[in-house]
Amino acid sequence: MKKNILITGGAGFIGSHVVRLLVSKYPNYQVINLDKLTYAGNLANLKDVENASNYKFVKVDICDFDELLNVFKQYEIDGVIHLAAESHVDRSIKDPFTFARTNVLGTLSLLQAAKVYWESLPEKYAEKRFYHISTDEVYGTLDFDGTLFTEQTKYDPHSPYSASKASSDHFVRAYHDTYGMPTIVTNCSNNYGPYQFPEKLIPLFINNIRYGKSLPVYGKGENVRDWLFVEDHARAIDLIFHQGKVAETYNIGGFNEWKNIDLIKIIIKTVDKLLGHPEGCSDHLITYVTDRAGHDLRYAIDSTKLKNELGWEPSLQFEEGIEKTVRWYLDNQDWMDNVVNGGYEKYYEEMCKNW
Ligand code: NAD
Ligand code: TDX
Repeated sequence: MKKNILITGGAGFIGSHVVRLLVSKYPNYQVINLDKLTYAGNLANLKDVENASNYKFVKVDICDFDELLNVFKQYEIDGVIHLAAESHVDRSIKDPFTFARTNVLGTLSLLQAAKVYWESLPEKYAEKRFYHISTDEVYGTLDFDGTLFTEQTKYDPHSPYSASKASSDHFVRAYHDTYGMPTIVTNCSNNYGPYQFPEKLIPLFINNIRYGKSLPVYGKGENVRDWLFVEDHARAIDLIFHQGKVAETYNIGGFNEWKNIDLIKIIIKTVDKLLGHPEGCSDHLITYVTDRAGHDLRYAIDSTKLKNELGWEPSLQFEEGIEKTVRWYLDNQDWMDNVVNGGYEKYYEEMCKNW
């Protein structure tokens, strides 16, 4: 079964955890990490597996159909786990075209390369799998009424990012319905953990607290997100890739909702504690700034289907996960400094001008 696995976006945050898990868990697989290495791709995320005999990195843009087809042929790809994407909502507001290009056209190119290659084989789609990683943001936003996104919730994306992800989800399902490709889609809530690019709330704030920089809270900090430790997401991806039903959708989430401002207070407290600073000494860094345009109020995922059908549950309590995460960033300041010094500082200064 599925031996040559193509993981796209494996040099990014979630992708690097998926690559690490599969390389160590399945020594008989060939894990091909295909990544363009955009600003968000970082091979330093994979230092511990780069010399493994069952791991291979290829630098390819998912919009390059010819290159993709070569990769499918050369490595005789049996299964795809597709994570490559532009992933940051704020960037999508400034530059929606890049999001349409990578997330929509890139996904379409990947689907078409898989189709051309798999349909050329005698067994065609037998034992093949195209697994697309998506987000809860495609469902739109919820009120403070306790409702949750289920697999039946209608798509209602609001940001250019979520609109591009919604479009890619539709293309994946269309390739199943039209050509019979064995596809699966999962929609996951906000991830946190090691190796996340410090444009996202949690690593950005950990780093800013460390350097005594202000913490830009969008709007009133009342928006709610549902947080999942990234290694739990990677475990879910492994399980669903192997045991999920073709043509199905699974929601993945932690039943772990936090108002931004409450989460930020926990981050401040944890960083100060681990740095040995007096409690409350970084509270003054909180700075309320102009709200994100089209800022979705609340996301919350119902992952009951995944629990009932495949037995998956998050393994970590949030307090434990946050402490582990803060500790990782503080212990890996070199990783953070390299990322920030690699051009991100300039971008961040530009972003700050909007607030
Ligand atoms: P990330 O931004 O950290 O990593 C994205 C990776 O994709 C990078 O390595 C980048 O180099 C690569 N990439 C971008 N454009 C490419 C292209 N044209 N060709 C090849 N590679 C390209 O993203 P992430 O947070 O790890 O998210 C991974 C996936 O999971 C995305 O599809 C995202 O929509 C989805 N997702 C993320 C979250 C989250 O909380 N981070 C939650 C749910 C779903
Ligand atoms: O500086 C900030 N201040 C702030 O108040 C940043 C960066 C964010 N926020 C708020 C916006 C959100 O309500 O914090 C919340 C989390 O923001 P992000 O970390 O940017 O994540 P979000 O926009 O929720 O999207 C993330 O989760 C779903 C990922 O970036 C997506 O790729 C994923 O699909």
